[in-house]
Amino acid sequence: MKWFDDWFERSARKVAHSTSRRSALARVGRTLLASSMALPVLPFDRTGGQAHAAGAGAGGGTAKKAPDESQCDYWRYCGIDGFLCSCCGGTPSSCPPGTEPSKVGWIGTCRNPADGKDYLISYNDCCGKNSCGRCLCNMNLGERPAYRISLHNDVNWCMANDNNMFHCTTSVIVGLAQ
Ligand code: ABN
Repeated sequence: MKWFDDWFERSARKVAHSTSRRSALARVGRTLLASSMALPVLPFDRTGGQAHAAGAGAGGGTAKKAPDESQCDYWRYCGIDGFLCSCCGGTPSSCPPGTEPSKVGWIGTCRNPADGKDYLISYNDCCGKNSCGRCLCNMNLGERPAYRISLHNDVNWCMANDNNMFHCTTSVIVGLAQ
């Protein structure tokens, strides 16, 4: 490879003698500019950045925050009185392991802000273990005194189960309210 080294050195020296550094840099710059204009500009996805910006509170984005089902202000809980099963090893609509849904319950009507519609919600206590003690919510929208027993929420609805111990409360969507 010695011949290649010699040839390369000779060529480099010739270029160095015949060209100033400034004009060489100018030529490189022109070449780069010309190739950037000639190459097609490929599209690329910027939506991730927009969602990130909206999430960070920059405003104007379309990304929505997922509702927090462990907070009392989650829409389904508008008529609840009890410990949220989603804080006790269950979900908003299912009992934690080792408990079972109450055979009776009470009914509320809550508006889903996502679609502006009203839904019937069946509030059933989960029975068979002692009180969960986490995320107590007492929301009471549409709640009625005990003479309207199915709309009254301040009751241990495990009363009809074999095991009457109250653990937590679920909020099951029954359907659209007419
Ligand atoms: N329905 C929830 C509940 C259980 C026990 C006592 C009051 C309210």
